[in-house]
Amino acid sequence: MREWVTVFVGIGANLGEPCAAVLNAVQEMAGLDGVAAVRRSSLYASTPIESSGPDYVNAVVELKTSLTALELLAQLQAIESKAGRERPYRNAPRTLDLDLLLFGDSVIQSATLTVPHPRMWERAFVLLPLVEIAPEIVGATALAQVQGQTVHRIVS
Ligand code: PH2
Ligand code: MG
Ligand code: MG
Repeated sequence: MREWVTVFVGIGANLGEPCAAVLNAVQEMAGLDGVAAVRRSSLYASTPIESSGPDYVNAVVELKTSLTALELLAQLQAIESKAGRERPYRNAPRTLDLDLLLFGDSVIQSATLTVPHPRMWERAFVLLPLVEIAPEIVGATALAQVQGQTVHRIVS
């Protein structure tokens, strides 16, 4: 039997109905075959960083999976597509973004996936929800580095 890996997924949305899209994405992930024990952070509003449009709604989920990283990535992309995700240009505003942040201890550098997520430690909209559900992963130094960024909790 395949082992179950602890995974963290970053969720972001700033078009359409972002709160509903984020909450729906959590349900969709929980319903996937090979995914269990989904826990989500609060929802946070954040100013777009290297992006544009309305404020984002961001959250992070922890889940356990028996899928490989690439299998899980494909499922996350299917959920993004169902939510109407379009990719007109890099960092365009979006209806739903699901990013694999951490996949157990794995370090992955393939053509389609880089884990740990290369920019997660620079972004308060990732670290604040992450520290809420996994305080052992995010230290005070990491939080101090993103201190100036505007992020606040909107939904518990
Ligand atoms: N995602 C990006 C780029 N910029 N800014 C905020 N506030 N929230 C995001 O989720 C976000 C972003 C690329 O995925
Ligand atoms: Mg992203
Ligand atoms: Mg993405």
